[in-house]
Amino acid sequence: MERYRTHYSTDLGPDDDGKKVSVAGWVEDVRNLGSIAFVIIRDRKGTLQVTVFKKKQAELFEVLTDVTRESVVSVKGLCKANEKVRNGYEIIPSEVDVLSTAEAPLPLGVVDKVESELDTRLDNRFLDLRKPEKRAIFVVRDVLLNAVREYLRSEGFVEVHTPKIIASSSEGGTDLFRVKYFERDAFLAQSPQLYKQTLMATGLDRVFEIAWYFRAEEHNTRRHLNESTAVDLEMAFIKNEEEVMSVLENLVLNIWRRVSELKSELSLLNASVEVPSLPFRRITYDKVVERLQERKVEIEWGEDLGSEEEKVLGDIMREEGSDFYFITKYPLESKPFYTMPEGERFSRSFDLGCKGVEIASGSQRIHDPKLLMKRIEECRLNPKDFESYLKAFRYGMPPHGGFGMGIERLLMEMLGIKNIRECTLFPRDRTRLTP
Ligand code: AMO
Repeated sequence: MERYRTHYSTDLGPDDDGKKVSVAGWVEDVRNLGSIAFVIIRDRKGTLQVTVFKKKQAELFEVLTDVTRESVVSVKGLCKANEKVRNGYEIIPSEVDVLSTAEAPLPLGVVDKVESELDTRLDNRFLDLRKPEKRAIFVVRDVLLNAVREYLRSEGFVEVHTPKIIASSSEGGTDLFRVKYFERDAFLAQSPQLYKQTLMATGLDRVFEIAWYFRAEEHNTRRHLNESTAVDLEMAFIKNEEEVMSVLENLVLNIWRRVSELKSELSLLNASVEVPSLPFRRITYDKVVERLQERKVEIEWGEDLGSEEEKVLGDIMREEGSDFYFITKYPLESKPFYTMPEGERFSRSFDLGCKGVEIASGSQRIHDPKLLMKRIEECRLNPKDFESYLKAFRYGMPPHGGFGMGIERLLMEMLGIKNIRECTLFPRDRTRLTP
């Protein structure tokens, strides 16, 4: 069968020397020196050079020197070893197919030395992602998700999918996107929280979901998206939140291990991913407040940590050798209604911080329906909104807990990327709805 491509750029080797091969990709550069021209073709693995001579190949020379940058071509020709060119092989063409011609000028340069504004890049994301170092983030993302599935399945977790069109708030907040659902109003799910907990009453007692979060938060920051993804997990028959934290830290370890094997992507991204050692440090919320106050950070007991506080804490932890740390035992008032209280003021909750950014949060949950009802009322929520959730607690609900870990946040911290928008293909933020 005739193919546009028999080899990727970087796959050519000694066995191909002197043989006919076909390569295909985007025209990155055309250097016409008059009697000879060098055309650089880029595919998903790298680039390679096509060398064409005017005298011997007049027609092909014209086609290849006329083609606009970023057009798509397929080139069939002789593979020749040449130690002067990148990858060590060049192609002497015998056939050229221009499969798609790119308009000029390009709205965004692909090989420009100076990086364009993020907005221009995101407006032209299809071109932006032709840059290998931008595309590499999504190869890492794929491997990360694979590592999640690999580890959690090995621990007996079942992957599930819960509804994303829901009737009422899952977290009790107001940051919901409203959608029309026939003659009623509905919302986009903020998190799978209520459903993953409901599943704990079914016997599917270890579940995870690679979930969408839709959050109508108005803020426009470098670490918030209005549509983001997360790994959500819930497990039953736990004695305390420590069991959940142990799964989380082992999960993070497996992710770091797998991603650290991606040598070429990490080198493109200039990132070093050091596999952490377990257990991660645990520090109580009380202790965190004390440590922050020592550094003159103004924080009142009971407040959640803002980005500035998180950053200072990340610095302190780093100085003390911990890139990862659990903040435990948050004040009950700062956590959602479903969080298991510990005494009057505290909760069996935790956040996982990584270099100054919260990447996951979780807790043991309340499984007693009376206590749950009491907390819903104390949080001034309407029990009517939670009727079908509450029902699952009245007919046998085991003790359980879980967490949610943001995938884009994780990628950002793992790869040292400054803006979360880089970690999702087509970000949704306060002002961006296209592409
Ligand atoms: P929480 O609201 O802390 O917890 O979210 C869990 C994790 O999801 C990520 N995240 C976000 N990432 C990008 N943009 C956002 N707007 C955004 N919001 C959250 C963060 C965060 O740590 N139901 C609980 C989890 C649980 O207890 O199981 C929850 O949603 O990395």
